[in-house]
Amino acid sequence: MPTIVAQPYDYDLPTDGGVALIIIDMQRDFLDPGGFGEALGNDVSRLQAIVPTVQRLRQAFCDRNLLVIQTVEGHQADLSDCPASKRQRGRGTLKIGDPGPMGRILVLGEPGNSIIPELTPKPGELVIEKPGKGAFYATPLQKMLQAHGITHLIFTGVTTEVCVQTTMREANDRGYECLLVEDGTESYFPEFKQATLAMVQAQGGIVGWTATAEQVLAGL
Ligand code: TIU
Repeated sequence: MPTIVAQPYDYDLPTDGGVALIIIDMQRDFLDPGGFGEALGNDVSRLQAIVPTVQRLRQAFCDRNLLVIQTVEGHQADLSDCPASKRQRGRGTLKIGDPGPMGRILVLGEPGNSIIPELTPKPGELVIEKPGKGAFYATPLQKMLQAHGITHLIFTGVTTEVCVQTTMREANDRGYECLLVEDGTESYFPEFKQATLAMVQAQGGIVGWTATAEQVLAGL
């Protein structure tokens, strides 16, 4: 059985192709100035560092004909899927739905809501639009994974402790074997990223595994 050297112990891959790469929310809203991330008061520049690593992993999955799923956090133009509580949160100058430098903040189809050009979805990649932080909430993700016979999920993307960790926990509760790529995810808060990695690995892998991109590529 192919194995990835990981924390807190080795992660066994399925032999039937039942592993997918999940790329969470690598959209301009979070990585470029003028989007939702900056509106919340964050320095968005530090997220750029993972882009080449995520590209490399995506290429490796693509070369092996393995499934790649990207997600985008965004809302309908009428904000009918955005709870008032979410819109008020953050107390930034720009709220979800307000016009910003890259179009309406966190609204589907707006320029700021698009995936960064370096990761524009390739033919065959699936894209999930999600109104929440977790990618299972109010989306067809679980049905999609079931249709493709996926049992193992390799997680990348942003931000580590918000949408990535939320989705990983949702997946863990649904029985998926989850691994978070340490250098394929980033946070606006380095200490939160480190804490998330520690939380995932603790208690014998209570939420799953972590490994570096090199370790994933070596075991794939
Ligand atoms: N604010 C923050 O860190 N993240 C989000 O709002 N969404 C995602 O993590 N994608």
